[in-house]
Amino acid sequence: MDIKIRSSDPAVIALCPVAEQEGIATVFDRYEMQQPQCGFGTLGLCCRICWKGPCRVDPFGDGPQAGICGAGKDTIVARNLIRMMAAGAAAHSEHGRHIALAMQRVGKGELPDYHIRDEEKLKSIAGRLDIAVADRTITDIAYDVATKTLEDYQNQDSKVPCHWISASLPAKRLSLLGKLGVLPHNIDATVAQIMSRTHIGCDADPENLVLGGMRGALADFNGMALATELSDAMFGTPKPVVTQANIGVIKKQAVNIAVNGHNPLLSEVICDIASEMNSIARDAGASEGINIVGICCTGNEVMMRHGIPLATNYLSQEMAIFTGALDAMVVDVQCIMPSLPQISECYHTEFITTMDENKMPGARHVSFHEDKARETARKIVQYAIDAYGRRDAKRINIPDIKQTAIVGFSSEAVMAALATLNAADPLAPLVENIVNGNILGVALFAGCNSTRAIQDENFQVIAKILARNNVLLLATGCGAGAFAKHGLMNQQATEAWAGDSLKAVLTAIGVSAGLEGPLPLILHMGSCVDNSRAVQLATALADRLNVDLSDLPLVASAPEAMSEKAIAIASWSVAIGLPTHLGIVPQVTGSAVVTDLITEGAKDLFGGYFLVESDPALAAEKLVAVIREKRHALGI
Ligand code: NFS
Ligand code: SF4
Repeated sequence: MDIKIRSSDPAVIALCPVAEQEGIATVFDRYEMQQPQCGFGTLGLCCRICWKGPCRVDPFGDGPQAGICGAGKDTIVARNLIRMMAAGAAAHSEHGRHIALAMQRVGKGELPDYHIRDEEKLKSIAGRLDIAVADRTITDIAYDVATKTLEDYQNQDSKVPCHWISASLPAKRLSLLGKLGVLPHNIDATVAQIMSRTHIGCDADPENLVLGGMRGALADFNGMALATELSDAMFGTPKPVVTQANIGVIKKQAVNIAVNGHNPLLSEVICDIASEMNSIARDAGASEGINIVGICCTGNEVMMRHGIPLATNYLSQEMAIFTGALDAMVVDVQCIMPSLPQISECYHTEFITTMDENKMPGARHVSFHEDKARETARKIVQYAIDAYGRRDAKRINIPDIKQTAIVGFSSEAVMAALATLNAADPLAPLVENIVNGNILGVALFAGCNSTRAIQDENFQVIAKILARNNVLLLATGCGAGAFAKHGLMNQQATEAWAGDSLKAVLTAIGVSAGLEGPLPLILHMGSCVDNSRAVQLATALADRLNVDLSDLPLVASAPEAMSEKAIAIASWSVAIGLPTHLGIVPQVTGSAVVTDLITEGAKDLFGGYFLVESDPALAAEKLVAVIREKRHALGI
């Protein structure tokens, strides 16, 4: 197998042969086994919405042009697409609900294992939600913030939009979205409505369906914005921290525990307990104690708040086990490959699921509930320490591959860094440098890895070209993981790749913020739910310039998008007005009507649109051209 064509990550290239030698299939092997993938599915033309089906529409016009019920290609493609948006919205919003419910119980004094670690952040959130803070206890404020947040899952008055989206976007954008009828009033109701209108025999109008989907995507934004903000209040708002990324962060002499998944309610407690149980690990023979490493978005969460090193991102999560030195992998929800427990069984690794609604065959399940969080975390860490004793020294193979990364650029952290240049008006240096062209524009990289691309490659190629063109780069999720692993989130990368004027700006800010050098080439804004941080910054910029988000020289890119969550994110990115690049051809091209709607049609409605380009160098050129167009329209 030519592994190089599947991943650009040197750690993956080093470990795939180990898997092959062991006779264990990886995601890359399974990708091969799936070739050729179904053409109808690829085009979005397969419908399985009822049991008269599956039905498929012939893309060349020779065979059937409608399913048994009469649904044509446009209806089928649109229904399939918006059901994916609904699933993405449900996933992010469940995560958000989980945190809001936990915060509400903290407010009631029911969860002694959790606290409000960032009281200032809680108060600022309360201000945004019109909740009084004067002369009130922190727990009372937390209770009210959580309760008001949960109204976004309960409100039945469709004329009153969700609180969080109302508190997060510029007034101009909110008014446009309101006129288009796509402002969600209730996350759950919006998701349920998409499921209902796509049932057999309901909405068949592709434009109406796509607009309904956009409302679902904006519900996704609402869910992730509240998840991010409440997590910051409970666990701390990220500040820049220096750490390392890639598989070499696994240590031979330590009990290695990977936290994988998404929700900080689990990973935060594991981190706390691990630091308390170091001596037990040392007594078991691990001279370096316990080493927590992160994978996927949980990896981003603990990396930006605690400087916990990142082992890897989505597509290479299996590789951590092939090091033979991973003693446990602890997972909660989302983006966790079901292959992991099977691979763990071939090693000494304990694979532990923790959420009752997310179990996996072959895993040990330790049911995690917030009211017994520390006790449960202790049990989990002990399983890892016990597994350490069962390691097979002959099978340990940790490639010494890792890169330094400076992470943790929340919008608050960015503003704080800017304030060192201008305390009275922190946005001024950013605005000035955008207006004078030192910063050509801003690009946000988000989303997954996919086997449809070479892992991490699109991210790197596009980012380097944009950086050369003086575009300020932000990243979240597995995109951020890719950049951290490949050494693009450090100061050396700024020296190596930034265009001259961008380098000068990053250096001025970095030096004045006390980093003794430039800011990293790409600012790590966090996990996937933290895409809302970039929107917060963009909203501040738009308000400051008195324009809408669609007027800013701001683009988004999901060059390796794969999950339903990524589809939801990319769709709200379009809905809030951003030109949004996809490096993977979406499963909609079976319908010219839907394809036109989300590209050209969306431009007229939202200002934002999908820009599909799977060649990364070409994509970068197109993004630079879009940024120049936006500047031109602004007269700068
Ligand atoms: Ni987001 Fe994709 Fe998953 Fe995180 Fe990674 S795959 S959509 S980046 S871990 S959620
Ligand atoms: Fe076929 Fe219509 Fe049923 Fe879809 S909903 S499977 S197109 S009959």
